[in-house]
Amino acid sequence: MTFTNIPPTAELQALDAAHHMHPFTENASLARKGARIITRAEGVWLTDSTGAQLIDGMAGLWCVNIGYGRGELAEVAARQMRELPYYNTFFQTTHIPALQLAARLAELAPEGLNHVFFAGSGSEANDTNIRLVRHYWTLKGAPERKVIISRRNGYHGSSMGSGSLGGMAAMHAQGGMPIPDIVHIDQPYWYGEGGDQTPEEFGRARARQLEEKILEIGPERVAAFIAEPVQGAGGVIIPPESYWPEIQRIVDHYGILLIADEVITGFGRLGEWFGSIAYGIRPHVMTIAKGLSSGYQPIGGSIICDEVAEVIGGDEFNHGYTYSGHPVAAAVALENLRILEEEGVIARVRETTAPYLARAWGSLADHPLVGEAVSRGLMASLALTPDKARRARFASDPGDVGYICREYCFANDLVMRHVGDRMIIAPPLVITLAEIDILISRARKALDQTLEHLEREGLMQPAAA
Ligand code: PXG
Repeated sequence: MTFTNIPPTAELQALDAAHHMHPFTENASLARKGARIITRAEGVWLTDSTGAQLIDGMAGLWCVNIGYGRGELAEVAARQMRELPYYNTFFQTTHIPALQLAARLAELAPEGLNHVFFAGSGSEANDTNIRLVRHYWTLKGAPERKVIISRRNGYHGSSMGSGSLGGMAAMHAQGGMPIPDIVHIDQPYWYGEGGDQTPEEFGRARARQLEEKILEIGPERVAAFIAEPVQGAGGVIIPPESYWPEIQRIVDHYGILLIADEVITGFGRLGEWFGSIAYGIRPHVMTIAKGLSSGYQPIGGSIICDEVAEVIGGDEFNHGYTYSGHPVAAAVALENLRILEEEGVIARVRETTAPYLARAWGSLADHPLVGEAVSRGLMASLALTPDKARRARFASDPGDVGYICREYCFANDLVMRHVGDRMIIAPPLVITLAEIDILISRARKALDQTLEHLEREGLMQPAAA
């Protein structure tokens, strides 16, 4: 598909190229190509400046859980701005949106998680968590417990602290990350790294790396383990069923804190309020953001268990952000939670949409380019491969083929991302079954075009084993 760049699109693109630096983007090449300008959105549909309608397979950036265009949230924001647009909670004051949101989150969170420390984003919340768990152990008389164990190819944010927790090699290569006392173990990615083991054997083996790492460091030096219930930005890596029970056993046995990063998996993505509920995990701290407000306002936070909150509460925790618990963001989040609850959005994901997506998405596994097509809740991924039987990688650089496929998706008005050579989706939770059909048929068309492209260019070559 081609677009004619007529003003104002070309003018807008020129301004964007001249002045706006995009995150995680090679800005010089984007400037030559011109960014696609998104102007409006409704439900799961985006409109761009040329009038094209794209289906948003990524819910923005994994966040627009209730879908676009909910006027109720706009009204709540406007009302709150008129009444109390800003106040802080630092110096012995509070306000109604923040306290009501904290109380509501305590109701929704797993048992024992009853205290909320607000932040403006997931990155900020994970920075809070680093200081929180280390300070907790200091107050408990164990200041040497500083090490936080995390995972390669995990994503926890982009600030110095949260980016260090994350296990993204390309991020660590820039700007002096990771900070000290954060160490990484391998991810439970069976398709890519499981070799001849069964998924169950592999899941247990990867979980046991946590135990091996604790013993290597010395259990008396380990503060916490952090992980996403399902890795999102790492490529929608769904752990084998054996993984989380073994992690829980190890965490319990060594008495370290467990931080579940629920920034993507929270607020219905896996058909429950939290991924920890879906997987039966018992975290001490959960990181939240994104779906908390369905992305309508920037807000994040940490939901903290009674024991940790009690210990931290006995001292002054010298930490906080100007926008911690921002009243407009908190009011919008509350309204978002009300809609998720009253419209039965999460139950519908669990009972209807997720099973339907699993079947429809699973049908892509018959495509010659697809090595696996997996989903959990409304997160799904495909592994692209030149040789299905061997789960082979391409001879080309990782991500080259994924990028080609992503370009065909975009040209077919489907927002589907690539992570390396995996294709991923996480649509708004309100997507209808008919819209899932449209998404899948556009994805299949993009896969056909990608295959044709790869064959034409001689790129269907497996890497040497
Ligand atoms: N934890 C997880 C699990 C995330 O996915 C963050 C923390 C950080 O949240 P903030 O609000 O600071 O961005 C995230 C964010 C991608 C992509 O390319 C994913 C995220 C952010 C930006 C891009 O998939 N996840």
